[in-house]
Amino acid sequence: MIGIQDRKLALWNIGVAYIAFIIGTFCGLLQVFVRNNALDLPTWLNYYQILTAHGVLLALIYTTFFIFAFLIAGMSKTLGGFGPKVNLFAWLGFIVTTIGTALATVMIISGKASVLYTFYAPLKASGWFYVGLALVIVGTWLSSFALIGHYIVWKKRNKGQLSPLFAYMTIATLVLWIIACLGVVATVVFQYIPWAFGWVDTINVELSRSLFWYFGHPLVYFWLLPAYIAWYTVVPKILGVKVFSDSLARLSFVLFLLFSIPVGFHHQLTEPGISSFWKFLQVVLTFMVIIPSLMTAFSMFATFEISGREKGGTGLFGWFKKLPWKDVRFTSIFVAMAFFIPGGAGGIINASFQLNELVHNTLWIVGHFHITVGTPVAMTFMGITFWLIPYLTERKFTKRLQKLAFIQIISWSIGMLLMSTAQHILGLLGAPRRTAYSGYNGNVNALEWFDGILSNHVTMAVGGTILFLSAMLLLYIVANLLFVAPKAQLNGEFEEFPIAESDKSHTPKFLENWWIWIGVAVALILMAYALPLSHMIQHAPPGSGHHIT
Ligand code: HAS
Ligand code: CU
Repeated sequence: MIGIQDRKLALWNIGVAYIAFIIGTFCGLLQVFVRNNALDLPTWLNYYQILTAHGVLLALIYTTFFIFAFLIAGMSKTLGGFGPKVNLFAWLGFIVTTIGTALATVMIISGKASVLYTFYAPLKASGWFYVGLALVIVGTWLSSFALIGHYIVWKKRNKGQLSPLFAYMTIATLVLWIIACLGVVATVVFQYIPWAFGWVDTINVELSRSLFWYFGHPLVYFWLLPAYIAWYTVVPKILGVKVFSDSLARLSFVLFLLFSIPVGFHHQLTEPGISSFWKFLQVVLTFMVIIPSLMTAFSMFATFEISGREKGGTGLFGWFKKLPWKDVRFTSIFVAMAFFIPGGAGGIINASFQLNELVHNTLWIVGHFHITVGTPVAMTFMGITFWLIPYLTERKFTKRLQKLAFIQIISWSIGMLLMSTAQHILGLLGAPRRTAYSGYNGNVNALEWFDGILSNHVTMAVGGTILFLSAMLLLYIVANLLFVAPKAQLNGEFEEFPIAESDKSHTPKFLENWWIWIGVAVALILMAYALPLSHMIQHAPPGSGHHIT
C-alpha cells in the first residue's frame, strides 16, 4: 500500500479529472443534437462554445489529470513513497494545472474562447484563455519534474540497475511530453498572448499552426502511452503471467520518443505554405511511429496466448476462451484494444498523403479520434478507475458495482460503435467537421444526402445519447468508489494495484541511457522542422485573425 500523502495527491487528480468529464460529456450530448437539427441552443450559448468545452475538458483536461493520478500512484508503488521535495512539486503542479484549467474553462463558458480544443490561428480567443493554457502546461511540467526527480533519486540509490518497467515507461512519457510542449509554449507565449492582448496587430498564422501541431501530434501519444503502460504492466498481472518481453516493451517506448514529434505536418497536409517535400518527409516518419503500436499489438496477443495456454486452452484459438472475461478490469481493456484496431487503421489512412485529401475536414476525422482517444485511451482509463480508486480509498469494489461497471463499458462500446461508424461513413460522403450544421453553407436540406441507416446524423445522435448515459453511470460508480462503498478493512479485502513481474535479465542497459534517445529525438526534430519553420518565419504573410461570436 502506498503512503497516505501520495494517495491523497492521486485522488485529487482523479477528482478533477471526473469533474471535467461530467461537463465535457454533457457538451458532447448537446452537440450531436445540434448537428441533427433537433436542438436550438439558447441565444447565450453557441455551438462552437460547447464544442470547445467538449474538446478541452475531455481531450485535454480529463486525460491529463487522470494520467498524472495513474503515474503518481504507479511511481509511488514501484519506486517507493515520495520524499518531501517531490511531494511539494507534485502538489504545486496539481494546483497550478487546476488554476489554469479553471481560468480557461471560465473563458470558454463566458463565450470568450470559442476557438476549439486545437485553438490555433486565425481563430482568436481572449488573452486570458491562453494564459490559462500556459498555466496548465507549467503545472504539468512541475508534476513531471516531481516524478522525474523521484526517479533520479531512485537511480542514485540503485546504481547500475535498470528501473522497474512502470517507472521507465513513465519517464519516457514525461520526456516526450516536455519536448512536445516546447512548441506550444513557444507559440502561446510569443505569438498568441501578445496578439490576443492587442500588443501586436498580426500573427504569423502558418507558423502558429505548425508549432501547434508540432505539439498536437505527440499530445495524442501523451494520452496513449499511459494506456499502453497499463496494457504492458497491468494486463499480464490480471492474466497471471509475466510481461511478455521487457526489452520489447522498453524499445517500443523509445521508438515513441523518437518518432512521435517530427510528424506534425500530417495534420497540415492540405495547408498551403509547406512544400510537399517536407510534408512527404513527415508522412514517412509518421509511418515509422506506427511500428511501436504494431509491436504492442504483437506483445498483447502473445500475452493473451501464453496465459490462455497456461490455463489449458488448446488449438488455434482455444486460449481465447480462457481469458478472464468476467473480470471487468480485463474486459474493459480488451475492448479498448479491439477498438484500436480500426482506430489505428484509420490513422494510417489519414496519414496517407493522397487519401488525406478525401477525409480531411470531414466527420471521418471525428470518427477517428473517438476510436483512438475516445475509446482505446478513455476505456483503458475507465478500466484503471475501477481498481485504482478503491485501491487509493481502501474501499471495496462490490459485486453490485462490478455489474454496473460491465453495463457501463458495454453501453460505451455500443454507443461508440454507432456514433463512430456513422461519423466515418458520413465523412466519406462529405459531411463536414467543426461546423454547427451538417450540410454545406448551413443548408438544412443537405441532411437529405445523409439518409442511410448508418450514414445518418440520427444514428450519430443515438450513439451520442447512449454514450452520455454510460458516462453518467461511470460517474455514479466513481462517486461510490470515492465516498460510499464499504471500507475494505471490514473484511480485509483490499483492492490490489496489479503490476506484473518483468524479467529484466536480458534487457540491454543502453535502453535506459536517456541522453542517447533525447539526442536522436532532437536530431530528427531538427531534420523535419528546422528548414520549413525558418521558411515560414521569413516568408509567411501575417494575418489578423478573428473572433467567433
Ligand atoms: Fe490520429 C488526426 C494519423 C493514432 C488522435 N488523431 C487525429 C486527431 C486526433 C487523433 C484527436 O496522419 C484529430 C485532430 C484534429 O482535431 O484535427 N493517428 C494517426 C496515425 C496513428 C494515429 C498514423 N490518433 C492516434 C491516436 C490518437 C489519435 C493513438 C489518440 C490517442 N491522426 C492521424 C492523422 C490525422 C489524425 C494523419 C490528421 C487528419 C486530418 O486530416 O486532419 C497511429 O499511431 C496508429 C497506429 C496504431 C495501430 C493499431 C495497433 C493496434 C493495437 C491493438 C491490438 C489489439 C489487441 C486486441 C491485442 C497500427 C495496439 C485483440 C482484439 C481482437 C478483437 C482480436
Ligand atoms: Cu497526428
